[in-house]
Amino acid sequence: MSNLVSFVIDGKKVSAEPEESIWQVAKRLGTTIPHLCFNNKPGYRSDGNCRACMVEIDGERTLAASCCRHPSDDMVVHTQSKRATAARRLVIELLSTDVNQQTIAGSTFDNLVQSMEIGPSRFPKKVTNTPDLSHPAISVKLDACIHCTLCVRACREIQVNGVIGLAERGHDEKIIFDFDDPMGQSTCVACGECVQACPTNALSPASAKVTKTDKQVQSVCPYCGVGCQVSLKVNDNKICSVEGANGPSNQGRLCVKGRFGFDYITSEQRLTEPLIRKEGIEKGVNIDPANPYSHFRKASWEEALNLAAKGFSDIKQQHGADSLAGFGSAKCSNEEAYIFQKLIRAGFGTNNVDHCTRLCHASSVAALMETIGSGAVTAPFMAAEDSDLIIIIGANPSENHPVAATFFKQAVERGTELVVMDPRAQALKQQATHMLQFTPSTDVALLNAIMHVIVDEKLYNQHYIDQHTSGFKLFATHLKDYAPEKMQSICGVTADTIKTVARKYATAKSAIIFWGMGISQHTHGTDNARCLISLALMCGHIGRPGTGLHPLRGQNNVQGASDAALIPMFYPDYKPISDCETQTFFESLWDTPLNPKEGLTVVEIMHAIHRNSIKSMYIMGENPAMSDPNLNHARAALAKLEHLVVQDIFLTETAMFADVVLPATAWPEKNGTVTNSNRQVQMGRQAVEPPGNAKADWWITHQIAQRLGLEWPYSTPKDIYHEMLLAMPSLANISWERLEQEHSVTYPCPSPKEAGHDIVFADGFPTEDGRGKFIPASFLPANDKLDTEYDFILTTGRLLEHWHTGAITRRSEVLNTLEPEAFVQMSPIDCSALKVQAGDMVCVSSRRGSINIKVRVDHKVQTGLIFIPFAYVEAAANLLTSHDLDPFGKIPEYKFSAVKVEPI
Ligand SMILES: Nc1nc2c(c(=O)[nH]1)N[C@H]1C(S)=C(S)[C@@H](COP(=O)(O)OP(=O)(O)OC[C@H]3O[C@@H](n4cnc5c(=O)[nH]c(N)nc54)[C@H](O)[C@@H]3O)O[C@H]1N2
Ligand SMILES: Nc1nc2c(c(=O)[nH]1)N[C@H]1C(S)=C(S)[C@@H](COP(=O)(O)OP(=O)(O)OC[C@H]3O[C@@H](n4cnc5c(=O)[nH]c(N)nc54)[C@H](O)[C@@H]3O)O[C@H]1N2
Ligand code: SF4
Ligand code: SF4
Ligand code: FES
Ligand SMILES: [Mo]
Repeated sequence: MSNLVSFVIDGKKVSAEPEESIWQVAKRLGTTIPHLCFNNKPGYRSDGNCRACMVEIDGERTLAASCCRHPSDDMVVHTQSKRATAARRLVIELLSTDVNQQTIAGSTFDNLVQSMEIGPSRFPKKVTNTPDLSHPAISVKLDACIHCTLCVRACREIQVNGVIGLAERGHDEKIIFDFDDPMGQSTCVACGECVQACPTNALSPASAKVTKTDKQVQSVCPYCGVGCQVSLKVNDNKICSVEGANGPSNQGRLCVKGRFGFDYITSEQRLTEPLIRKEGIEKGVNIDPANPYSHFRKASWEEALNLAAKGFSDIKQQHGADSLAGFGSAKCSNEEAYIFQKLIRAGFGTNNVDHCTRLCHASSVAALMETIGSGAVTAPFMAAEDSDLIIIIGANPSENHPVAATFFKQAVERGTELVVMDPRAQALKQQATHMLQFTPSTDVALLNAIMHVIVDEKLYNQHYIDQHTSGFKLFATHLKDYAPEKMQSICGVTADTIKTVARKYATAKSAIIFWGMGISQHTHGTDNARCLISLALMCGHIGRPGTGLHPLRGQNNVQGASDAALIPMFYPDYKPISDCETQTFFESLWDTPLNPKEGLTVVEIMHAIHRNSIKSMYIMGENPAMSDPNLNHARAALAKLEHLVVQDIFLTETAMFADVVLPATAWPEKNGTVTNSNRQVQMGRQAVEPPGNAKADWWITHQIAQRLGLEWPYSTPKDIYHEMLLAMPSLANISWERLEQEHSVTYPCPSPKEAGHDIVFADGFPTEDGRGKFIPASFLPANDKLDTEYDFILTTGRLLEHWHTGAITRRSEVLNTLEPEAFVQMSPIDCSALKVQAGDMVCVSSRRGSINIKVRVDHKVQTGLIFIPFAYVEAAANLLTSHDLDPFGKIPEYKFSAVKVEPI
């Protein structure tokens, strides 16, 4: 039976879906009724407050707001009747009375006034307002506000930040931030959703506004693994603003970095020419990036590429292929990752190729591959919308996956329960039904205790266990030692809370787990992830809507770079290096004999340099001189290399060690595909021309390959992608042309016409026997040990406004203005014990190094724990961290270092 409604609009008989409004039906038929407080954007509710969209309905005394009125059978609607158009004109004229004409210039409202040819208002002007320019990203000029409340809905309902409100009544009605604070002092996180929603420019980007745009380019945000689609507004070869496009992972939303952090590409410090180190100059983090010419000289591409390639081939000849290594980049495209690993394997002849995934989710991937045979997420983060319960453990999505966090918060608003497990009281604590602020590095104890309860109370899903898993019996025996009463003193969460959470997860109809670096970056990171997988397996929370395992992927293209094999133990699509058939396949595809020996991982490569077994490196788009653990050790390794080629967009701390620096183009300056955390392969498009002589990464790598004697037939990224389709079954049915048209396709994808599978493993796993394995994990303490001298736990991580090592975000004006300086978060109790106050400097030292840094008093960290973001070169957190590794994932212990804190 059809639910369609049949009615007449402007004399035409039409049918409509029951959820369609009259406005939407009219739009579908080609008539755009004026609208202001309604924006027809995904997720936005119509509010019906402005009356700009009035239509006439036969038999009704008053006009109706078409944006929130739904048609009913046999209704007769007139959108263009005299009465309706006159009423609409009057509304627009009244609204334009009190607004400042200068402020609204170029806005949606202004365009509407112009297109309806409404002259200067006949009514007396009433309100004036002084602008609030206190926020670095957003300017507030309420002299243009028409009280449409779109910004309130944007802030409260879409991004669920709850900063903007509507105060007072009647004529005094006004938009406020928190308790009527200046915006710059409010709790605003500058996602800019309100700016995008505001039809009048009352809220607008603070940067000089260019109203004219030559073109709009649909692409993908260059920052995080959420993979928001963006619409880049370009004027005169410059991006002047960014709006959220309606991509599958963001539905028009963005965060502060995606919206306001695009200006790094026009920084004066961009590398524009190849550079060659001057003779006899010592290597180190000792160069002013604004003046590279103290240490380097400009070179032509020809000279620089020849020197880069000659260095590699000389060293290969002298010391063998395994004396070379490469770090590829998860900031570059799939094609650039693929061609880079191909160069290292087919050109250098070694598998010593890795990238930041090693420092990131390597342990999660090791556990996922071992247990369920696939390292990618089993469900997109949107699946949270269908969950009864969400667990977020060791991840801080409000800062690190902010747009994903908006979907989590919306789910909570609709009644989903949220369990957050994190030693720090992060922002989602506010939404959490249960906040387990437990002892750092005790995840295995906590998770085993949760599973103990589920087994003890027989809350597991026997049917799922029988059908889809192996090893449960042994696993259940292993859990006997982990009674919550015994674990509570280790993890600092009461047995009662552990039991409640266990029961809730096990009995939820559908529950999903998201995790991040708090799980993976430990010497027992793989064990942590094994526990999460076992938890989901025993409750059968995989493969259905609202269920799954989702390690939130970090970099914009870390999923794609991993799939494309910037990994030392795999060929593309995770085919083991040790597998002879695979080797033969790639030898034939690449027309080169290949090295059968697995390569070394990131930190292992640093050790190998110290041992003199690695002599030369090619580093593209990574900054290990800031991001690797134990920087004194890592930087000494970089300095020791005989030949280092760094390809970046800035003279990074790593480039300061280079012999040859190659200037690359930034993301908005090139075409290519990227794969986000949801397995969505998306098309990135060039919006602007690169500065100076900077060249695309794939082009540079190709040039080096040519100079090593390899003849590759690529002249565009599309050519490389075509080869990837041959090498990677995961990309089946996702052609370049399809991506150009559809912007985004999820893998695995069953046919060229169908959508990809969002949720996988409904009928078992890609393991040998099709079953998911329970792998027991025993609780082990962190490797770095506290003692009476080193008595604080240091945890490191990120900030909303900065990207990792700061290479790009510290060169973005808005982002750097928001968080300009290094700080350590300390609890109020620790601060008073040490007699330090906010703003004081302290010296933080570990057994490996020390830094001086400013104190920020923060009740989010528990006593005995301090937090330092690793974005600041002047107080580099990684001088303190340890390079001890997880034995399986080879990931360092970034989340636990024993340190001392001394006032200075
Ligand atoms: N703004 C911004 N966003 C980013 C990035 C960025 O640099 N800046 N980087 C991107 C990348 S590559 C990645 S990998 C992701 C990372 O995203 P997240 O995984 O969210 O990263 P972190 O902030 O490093 O750590 C997450 C949480 O782990 C908690 N934690 C610390 N120790 C423990 C522990 O022992 N157990 C548990 N369970 N939790 C612990 C910390 O308190 C922190 O809240 O972010 C991505 N997004
Ligand atoms: N203490 C501590 N350390 C950590 C972590 C932690 O939580 N704590 N987290 C770890 C994790 S999860 C990660 S992912 C790593 C990240 O470590 P890195 O990947 O080393 O960090 P980024 O700062 O993202 O470096 C990216 C580099 O790419 C450059 N770049 C940007 N776009 C392009 C481009 O288009 N082409 C080229 N050629 N270059 C480009 C940037 O200028 C920058 O130098 O850090 C790890 N280090
Ligand atoms: S500031 Fe803009 S979005 Fe907010 S109520 Fe005013 S006109 Fe509407
Ligand atoms: S959530 Fe991630 S992808 Fe989206 S705008 Fe922010 S940084 Fe970019
Ligand atoms: S657009 Fe319909 S009432 Fe405002
Ligand atoms: Mo990462």
